[in-house]
Amino acid sequence: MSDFDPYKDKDGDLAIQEAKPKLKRPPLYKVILLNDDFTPMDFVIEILMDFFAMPEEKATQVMLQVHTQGVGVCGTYSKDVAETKVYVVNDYSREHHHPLMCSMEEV
Ligand code: TYC
Repeated sequence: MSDFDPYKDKDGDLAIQEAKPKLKRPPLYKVILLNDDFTPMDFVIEILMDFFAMPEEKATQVMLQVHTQGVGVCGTYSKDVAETKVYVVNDYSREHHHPLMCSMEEV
């Protein structure tokens, strides 16, 4: 018979396995803007400056990226913050009768 005991180490002392840390970093979310044919470019720039704290030059770059590529990233946030940004931007766009769509996806 083998005298292997999974609870003993090689000296016969009690073997203790350290528990793996259970904490995982919470997921991050990209907030994205989608292109459409109707929302004025200036309105999109205003959104990027006012809701995503971009300087005008950066906001113009991101707006043109969305205009030419169809989608662009406004920023990366925790789930709660991303959800709030998406809600506030879509609400503001709707109030101004523009079809601009803001959305989020896990990084
Ligand atoms: N394509 C729009 C236009 O030509 C501009 C635009 C840019 C709209 C970015 C939406 O997320 C957007 N007026």
